[in-house]
Amino acid sequence: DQRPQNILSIQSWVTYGHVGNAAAVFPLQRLGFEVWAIQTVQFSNHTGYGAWTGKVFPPEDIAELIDGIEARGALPECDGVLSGYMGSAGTVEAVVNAVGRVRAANPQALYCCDPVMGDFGRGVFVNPELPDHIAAQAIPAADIVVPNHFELELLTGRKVATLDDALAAAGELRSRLREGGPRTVVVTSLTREDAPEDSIETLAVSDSGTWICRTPLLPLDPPRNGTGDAIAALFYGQYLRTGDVAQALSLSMSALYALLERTHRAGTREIQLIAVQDELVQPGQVFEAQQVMTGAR
Ligand code: PXL
Repeated sequence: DQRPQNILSIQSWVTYGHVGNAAAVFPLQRLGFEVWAIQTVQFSNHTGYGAWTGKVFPPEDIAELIDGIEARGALPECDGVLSGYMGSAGTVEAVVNAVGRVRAANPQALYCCDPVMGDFGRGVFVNPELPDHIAAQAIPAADIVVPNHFELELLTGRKVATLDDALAAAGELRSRLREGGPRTVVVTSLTREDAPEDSIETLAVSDSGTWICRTPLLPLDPPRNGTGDAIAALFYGQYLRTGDVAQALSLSMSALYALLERTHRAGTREIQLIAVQDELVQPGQVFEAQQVMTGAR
């Protein structure tokens, strides 16, 4: 059918710059999706600046907004839920409830959880009650999870230094995902001892196979906030479009490289999503995903 695909995206909002929904909504719209955005917080700017103004919204707001969408009769047309930065443990519960309501209305809907918790350098940068709640409630409800290397270690309690470590940790996390879905773990910003130098990798482990996409490492210091949020949106959008993990990985990482390369050239603290918009859809340089043969290991 010809109706647009609709994604419910529950994340932070910032007025200035691009993280959370301010990094996810526009790429998804450029990929052709209608985005139903719910903001978990509204801050002036991302917390990487060390100071900000604004509010964390009460978790009850999420159910209230879903009530309104349901009353329009629109819930059966929701094709999936994407979640990111959350304010508190109550937000996790509210997101998981929202996923349940969407699934009840449309059993085909897929939930993509970006378990935003922290990163190397900054450590855990969210409310400290969140990691346990995300692990216990959000992961078992998810079809796709998009942790970075740091979050993969935190979620599994494993140190990841080599490709074998990464495969073992991602495999373990994958076994905790909801049965019946595509059960896909995408590990971003993977840096391992046994990788080619000056590269950064994204690893996708799924029912249909294991792939790695390698892109040149750009000297962005500090790493740009919102990068992970943009990756989750791009991968999820490309997966919903293509239904193919390898293609989604290649297209999303190629778009991401274009974004970071543009950001590096611009010399800005904020990712240059608007300037690079055409390449979000059609990246100038395509980095292929390479299949990892896990059977022989
Ligand atoms: O990129 C993750 C993120 C999302 N939302 C807010 C943030 C951050 C990281 O700093 O501050 C508000």
